Amino acid sequence: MTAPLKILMLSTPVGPLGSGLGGGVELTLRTFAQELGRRGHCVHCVAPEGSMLDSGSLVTISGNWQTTAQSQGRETPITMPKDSVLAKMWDYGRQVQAQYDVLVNFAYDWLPFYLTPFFDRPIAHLVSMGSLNDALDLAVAQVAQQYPGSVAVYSRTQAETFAFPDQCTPLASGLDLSLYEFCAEPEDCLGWVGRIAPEKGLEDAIAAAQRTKLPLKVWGAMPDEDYWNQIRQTFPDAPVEYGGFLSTRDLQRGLRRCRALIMTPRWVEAFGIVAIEALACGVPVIAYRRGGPTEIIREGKTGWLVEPDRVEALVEAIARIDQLDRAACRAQAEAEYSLEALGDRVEAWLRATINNHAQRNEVRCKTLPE
Ligand code: HBI
Repeated sequence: MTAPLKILMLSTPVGPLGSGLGGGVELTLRTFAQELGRRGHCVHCVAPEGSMLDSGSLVTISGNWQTTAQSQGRETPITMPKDSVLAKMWDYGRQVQAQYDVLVNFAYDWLPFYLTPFFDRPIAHLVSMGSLNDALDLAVAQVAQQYPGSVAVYSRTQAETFAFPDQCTPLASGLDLSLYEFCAEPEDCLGWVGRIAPEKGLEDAIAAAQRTKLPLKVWGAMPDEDYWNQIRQTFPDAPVEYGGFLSTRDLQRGLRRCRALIMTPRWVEAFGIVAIEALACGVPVIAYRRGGPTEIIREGKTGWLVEPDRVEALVEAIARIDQLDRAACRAQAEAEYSLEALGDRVEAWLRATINNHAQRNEVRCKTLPE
């Protein structure tokens, strides 16, 4: 079955596509849409109003955003706001599902998993974070068990935070490497990229900048200014410059001039797309040994992994940046994280979801009473 697929992608409900509020999963959706479109598949997308998408057609839906999952606890009950954009996106998906071979869910939310058996069409789920909430974990576990091959993750370490790691398909991620320009001669500064939120541990990178006196350039969406102001008060004389939330083109123009990217995740970073963006520019990565970056960084060549939550360990690694090889960083991105490599993994995942769904239905039909 190599006929082109008709694919409907349903985005994260925590903000408009292109706002940065959806973090790395926004870039993932855009990259999937671009690469699948380039391969000749028909890709449509549904996202909250205010969303932008440059490849594939886009339907935007009004309504209230979902509370971010990482701001809730393991026992937090599932909540749905009134006029929920998530509910309305999935009602739209229900209405149009017959026009598609497969629906792709990018929401880290209970509803799409719960709804899966109610849909006729196969649904492929990209789980974009590690385990955070018991009720959601159960909904994902049921889909992973009933619809083999349909649940994908970024990394194995992320999958291992769930009770069903071997039922998850690790896709890693990938980038349009033509958007990232290699830089051999960096400036004497460090970079930090990500949503400026507590789970990303920015304060440790700023503490390391203060200790090493190396200027730290910070880029990313700032959903919570209080958190930023609190950090700036804690480290008033650290050499830090906030560059805003930039387009990929503008971000890489600044990132590529850094001597290294610092990654300080407080949680199991599912993948850490910013790590491969840095590698694509020839920028080595210094990261806490936690989550996705541990599967990306080749220690001593394209980066250093250090003991989590220890600023001293970051400082020691920063002193050894020059042992790392900027050309090897770009080479690794080309070998493992090109659009082609990712596209093959995504296509295999979608086709497995469709084929297993069809077999499941056949079995069910055969076992139905005459
Ligand atoms: N929270 N409720 C909810 N739903 C999401 O889809 C979601 C989220 N928090 C963060 C997030 N998605 C993305 O920023 C990460 O998955 C990358």
